[in-house]
Amino acid sequence: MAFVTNDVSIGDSEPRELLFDKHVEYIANHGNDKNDYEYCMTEFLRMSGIYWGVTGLDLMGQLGRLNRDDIVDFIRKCHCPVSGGVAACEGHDPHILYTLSAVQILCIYDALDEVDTEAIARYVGSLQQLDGSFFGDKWGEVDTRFSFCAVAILSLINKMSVINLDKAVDFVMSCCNSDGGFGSKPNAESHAGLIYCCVGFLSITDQLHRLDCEKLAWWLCERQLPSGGLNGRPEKLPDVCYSWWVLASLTIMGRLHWISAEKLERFILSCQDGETGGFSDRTGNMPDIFHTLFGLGALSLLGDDRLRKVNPTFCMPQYVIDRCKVQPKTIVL
Ligand code: GRG
Repeated sequence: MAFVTNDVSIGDSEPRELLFDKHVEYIANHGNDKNDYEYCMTEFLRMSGIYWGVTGLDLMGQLGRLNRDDIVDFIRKCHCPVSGGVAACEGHDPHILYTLSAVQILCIYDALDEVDTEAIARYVGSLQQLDGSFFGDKWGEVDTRFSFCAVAILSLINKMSVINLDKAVDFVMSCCNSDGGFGSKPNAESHAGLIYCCVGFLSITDQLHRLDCEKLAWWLCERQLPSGGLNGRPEKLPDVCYSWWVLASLTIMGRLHWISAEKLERFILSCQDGETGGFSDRTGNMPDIFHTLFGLGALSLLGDDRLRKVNPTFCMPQYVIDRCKVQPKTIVL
C-alpha cells in the first residue's frame, strides 16, 4: 500500500547557492514603496516586520543598509506611555509580540537606553495570570508564545524579577503533551512553532532538564520530508519557517545532527527567488520578509560561513546576545 505524503518536489532549475547580494537588496528595499499592496496589508505586524528585516541584514553583515535613527524613532512613537507596551505601528494597541520585536531591534542597535525599560517590564508583569500564563495584550488571549515573549523581553532588559518565574515555568510545563511536544495551551496539539517557544522559554529560564529530549527530538526529526523540508506537524506541507522553529529547537537540545542538514539546505535554497531575492514558504512561491529571516537563520544554524552566527533561542545575531550579557542555555551532548 502506498502512503501519500504532503510534500513538494524540487526541480533542477531552482537555486542551489545562497543568493546573498539579492537578499541584501530585497530586505534593504523592503517598504521603500509605502503604497505597495503587501506592505499596506502587513501594517498590523509592522514592528515584527522590521525585526525580521533588521535581523536578516545583520546576519549578512549589512545592518548599515537601514536607517537606525528612523527605526528607533518609530519604536519610540509606538511605545505606549500608559501601559508600557509597544504596538506594531502608531495608533495600534500594544501587544507582547511587538514589544519583544521592539526590544530585539533596540538590542541589535544597542539602543535600549532610548526607551523606558522600567515601563516595558511593568507591562510584561501586568500580563501574567495567577496560573503563571501570560495574556498577549489587554484582550486576554493566553498562549505559550506569550510566555516565551515575556521571558525573552525580561532577560534582554535584565528585569526578570517582575514576574513569578516558578509559576511561569509550571504553566509552560502544563502544556507538554505525551508525544514530548508542546501546544499553545494545556491539551492543545503539539506544533513546531509552539515547541520552539517552550524550548526557548526553558533555555532562557535554565529549565531544559524538564524536557524529555529523546522523545521531543524524535518528534521534531519526523518533521523532515523526502524533499528535505520540514513541516510543523504531521501530514502538513513543508515550510521554510519550520526550518527555523524545528532546527533552533534541535540546536538548543544539542541534536541538530539528528536531521539531514544536506537535504534541508537544498530545500531552503530552493525557496529563494532568483529574480527579486528573498525566500518564500516553499519552492516556487512568492518571497516575503518573514520567510527570508527564517531561511537565513536556519542556514546560519547549519553553519553557512557567509552568515553571522545566530543565537538559536533568540533568533538574533550571537554577538548581540553576548553584548547584552544574556546566556540562554543549550544542551551539550
Ligand atoms: C523571536 C523568532 C522569535 C519569535 C517570537 C511569536 C513567536 C515568538 C513564535 C511563533 C511560533 C509559531 C507559533 C510559529 C508558527 C507560525 C505559523 C506559520 C503557523 C501556521 O500555522 P498553520 O496551522 O500552519 O497555518 P501549518 O504549517 O501547521 O499548516
